[in-house]
Amino acid sequence: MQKILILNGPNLNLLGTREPAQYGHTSLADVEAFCRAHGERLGYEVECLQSNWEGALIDKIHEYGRLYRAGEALGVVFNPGAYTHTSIALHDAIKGVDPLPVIECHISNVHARETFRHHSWVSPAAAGIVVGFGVDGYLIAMDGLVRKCTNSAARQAP
Ligand code: CA2
Repeated sequence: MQKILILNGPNLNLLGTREPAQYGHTSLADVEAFCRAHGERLGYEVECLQSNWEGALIDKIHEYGRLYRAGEALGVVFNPGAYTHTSIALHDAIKGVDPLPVIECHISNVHARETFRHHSWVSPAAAGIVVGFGVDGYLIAMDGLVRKCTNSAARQAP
């Protein structure tokens, strides 16, 4: 069974504990559980990782680049947190494992927030972007990844 990685960056371990107006009440453990369940429905094994360390996120992207080349991974759903707006290293990591498909996902609509959140270093390297759907965005991103990257007969025509 191919794998999908749900990768979360800095501070997303705090989901559900603070700033509910921005990020909702759902915890990261709940997000990971419903992504795993959705992966099962779609026919994929879901692995989840959250890290506050840029290098750990880069190492995981490299690992999935290798799994993708071996045919063992479909791709990655990635919420890079605030590293979105600062990290050329994450941009280079994703470019460095091309063609591993990485869907960038943000819980909030970053374009309706402070101007420093409007720029993403990750977006030019991403296969797709989902913003502003709350934690449902992770599921929307998984669906988008599957639709983009498979010719599954099971999927519905638009
Ligand atoms: O909207 C998103 O998903 C963000 O990636 C979340 C990041 C933010 O820096 C990005 O601009 C947009 C922040 C994640 C921090 O999450 C928290 C959750 C609850 C309480 C405190 C922080």
